[in-house]
Amino acid sequence: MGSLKSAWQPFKKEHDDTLSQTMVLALHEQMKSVGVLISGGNLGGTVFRVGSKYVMTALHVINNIIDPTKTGVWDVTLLESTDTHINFHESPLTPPMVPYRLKRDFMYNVDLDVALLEVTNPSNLPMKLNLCKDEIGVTNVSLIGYGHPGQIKKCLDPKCEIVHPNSHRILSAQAWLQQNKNFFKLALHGIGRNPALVDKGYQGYDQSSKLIFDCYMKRGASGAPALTNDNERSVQVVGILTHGLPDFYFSLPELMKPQFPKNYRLEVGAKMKDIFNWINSQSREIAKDLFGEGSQMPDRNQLQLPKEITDMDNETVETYIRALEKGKTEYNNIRVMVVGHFGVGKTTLVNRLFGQFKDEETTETPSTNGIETHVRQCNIISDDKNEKMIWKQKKDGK
Ligand SMILES: Nc1nc2c(ncn2[C@@H]2O[C@H](COP(=O)(O)OP(=O)(O)OP(=O)(O)O)[C@@H](O)[C@H]2O)c(=O)[nH]1
Ligand SMILES: [Mg+2]
Repeated sequence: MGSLKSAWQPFKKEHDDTLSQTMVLALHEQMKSVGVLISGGNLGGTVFRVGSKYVMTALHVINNIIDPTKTGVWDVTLLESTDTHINFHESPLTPPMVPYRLKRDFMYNVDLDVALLEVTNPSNLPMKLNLCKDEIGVTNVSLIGYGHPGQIKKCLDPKCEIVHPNSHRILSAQAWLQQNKNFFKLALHGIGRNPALVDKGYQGYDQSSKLIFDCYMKRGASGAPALTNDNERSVQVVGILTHGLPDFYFSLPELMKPQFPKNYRLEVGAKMKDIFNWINSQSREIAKDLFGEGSQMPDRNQLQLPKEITDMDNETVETYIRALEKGKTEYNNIRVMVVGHFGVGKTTLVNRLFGQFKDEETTETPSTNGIETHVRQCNIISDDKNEKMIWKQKKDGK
């Protein structure tokens, strides 16, 4: 039996992957806003809902749809074809209740590898994600995407470590690749792929607009939102997963992939701060829609919403939260309905409750035509001991 003291010593797992209950609940909510883009029956990549009617993903995910044979010429009509839609279910095999469709015109940024697309039928989209337009220091992020290597399902990678561009890990990965460059070039050449891909290696990872992290998911996760998970602030998207590092790893022959040291493979994304700057330079209106003042949703876990509200769909919950910002008042009305057969005494009962007494022998109560409504104001007298509530009509109550 361990002593009380030993119970407080750390257990043996080296990394702290723990998440508090509040965090799990918040991430659970965010997961609903992450979907998969399907085109021609193929999984394109991960998308997430932003702003009033948009989804965000990696540009190359869209590129694969509109230029499937890599000719360099885009056929944007493929975006709005009935073959292309978004599914927010956990499994892309579950048919969507509403297949969300896309407009052919979209905004994109090649350097960031980010695309912003408008949904044609946005009503009842899941809740929009809270985007962070500031540079904030995070040591790890949570990723939500469809890139689990073992199953085609939306999953959460709760703690993905952020890797610094000057870290020993990256520097030794670069040195190792330099030594083995020719080996990989030959491998790509052998299967008819462009050996020059190897030269790109770890290029571009050190741009200030990039976030480098270590996640478990693979390619289908392109476009996955990277969310804060540190409990200090409400869950916010700080970046978007765009590609693997080095990217040529995915072009290697399957047999060769296991020979690439796992420690030297990383993932790169674009920072949301830089996405904001780009969108803001293109359209202030869209930037405001996505990031703008007041559009940052308060953390719903801290609002203690009534169950009647949280049981409703996301759109309604969002509307309720927005309405709360404008003010609130207590609503103490209750409705009581008196129903019964003809002539059983409903009107008499109601009159008596309101303190109107009359001689039933001599005064006749006319039969009620249809329904009668009465509005009365009452004082609540609560009897704490017996938990009884007494409703006493105000003297001037109407
Ligand atoms: N003896 C007796 N008569 C009652 C009582 N309550 C109501 N009545 C009489 O029953 C008759 C019908 O009462 P109402 O209060 O008008 O009944 P109601 O259910 O409102 O009737 P409708 O409006 O026609 O559906 C009246 O003549 C009342 O005086 C009761 O508790 N005892
Ligand atoms: Mg009546």
